[in-house]
Amino acid sequence: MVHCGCVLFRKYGNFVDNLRLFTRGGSGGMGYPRLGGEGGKGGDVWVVAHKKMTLKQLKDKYPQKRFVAGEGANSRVSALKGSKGKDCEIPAPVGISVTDENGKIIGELNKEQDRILVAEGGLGGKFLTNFLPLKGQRRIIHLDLKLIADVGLVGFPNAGKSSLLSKISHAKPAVADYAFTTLQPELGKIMYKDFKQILVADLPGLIEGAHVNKGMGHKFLKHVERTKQLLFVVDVSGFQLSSRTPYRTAFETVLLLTKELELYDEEVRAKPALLAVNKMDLPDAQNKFHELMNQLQNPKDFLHLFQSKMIPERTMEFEHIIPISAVTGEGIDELKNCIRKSLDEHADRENDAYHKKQFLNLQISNTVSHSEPLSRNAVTSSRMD
Ligand SMILES: Nc1nc2c(ncn2[C@@H]2O[C@H](COP(=O)(O)OP(=O)(O)OP(=O)(O)O)[C@@H](O)[C@H]2O)c(=O)[nH]1
Ligand SMILES: [Mg+2]
Repeated sequence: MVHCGCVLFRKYGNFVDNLRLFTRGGSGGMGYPRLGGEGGKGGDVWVVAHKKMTLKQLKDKYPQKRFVAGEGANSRVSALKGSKGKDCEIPAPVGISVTDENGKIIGELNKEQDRILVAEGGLGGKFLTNFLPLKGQRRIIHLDLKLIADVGLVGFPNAGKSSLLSKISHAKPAVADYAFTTLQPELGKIMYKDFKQILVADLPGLIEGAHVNKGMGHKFLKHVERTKQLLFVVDVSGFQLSSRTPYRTAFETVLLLTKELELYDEEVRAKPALLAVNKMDLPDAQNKFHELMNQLQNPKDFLHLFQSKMIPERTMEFEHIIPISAVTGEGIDELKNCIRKSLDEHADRENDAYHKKQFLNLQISNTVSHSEPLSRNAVTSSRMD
């Protein structure tokens, strides 16, 4: 049992996606009234991005989560202008947004060595302050991880998301035949032969009503927000949470998952998505798969059969639908290829869009600079009138 607890702790304790920290700039140094000396300014607190850092490491290294910069030096006869207090740097991972206590964004760390000033040191004592120093700024800040993976696994509990992650990567997530085995995202890397790597996040299962926070829905859906693309994983035989909840076919699970995402955030629903239909090794899986494909291809023929609250405004358009078995390995290679293809295509599209935008900006700035002398003329002539 003890051993089991340990494993659980390791499995679920190793992912931190947000941290709340106390920060305070250093106080200024005392001024020197008799000689008009000025105390040094207190040090500032910065959050600085480091590629190798994780929020978990930050939390372990500074369990008290307090960051206070150094005080400014007092003004002395030998150094009338006191020196500045030592700055304090909080090492944080890349891909973080920093917000204050009220949720207002202070800034974002998007690349190595990006830095954000979070708490400024107090001014040193000087004539204006009666030579008394000011205290540093105090601020509670939140660090939130923006993107955790390229691909996030989305599905009802027990669909086989963790089994799939262990099949496509070296990650060893817990797998069990009960709902909510996974409670925290677990990351795994798919390694391709040409050394390309794609990061996949195994996410906790969603249930009906997740968007109104059923089954910790909000917390779980927030993880979905932090992935570029979605990989829906459904059990070809459908799903039933308990004997008190209705049985849902594979098609219904797709509809319900889409609906949950849509009600949570339309932007999440609109992410590029793939569908893995799992447990194809089970009896009668082929027939059920064909039935599902038929329903997915002609949703309008079937939607009237369901309660309207189950039907999303827009049905999901999957870029690829792949039948797989996370147990036997059937379809896994094809799935890996499809994941890569889809990510590459979207990266290309984003690149194109970026270049088009740059080109457009260039054209606009050219037009503006050509038109500038004209407008000046126009002003001059109107003045002359
Ligand atoms: N027959 C069969 N069983 C599978 C397959 N994939 C997963 N399972 C079983 O389904 C059960 C649930 O698998 P998990 O991988 O834990 O499912 P999950 O989606 O991660 O579940 P949660 O973490 O609860 O959301 C386990 O008993 C697995 O052994 C499959 O391809 N075929
Ligand atoms: Mg799981």
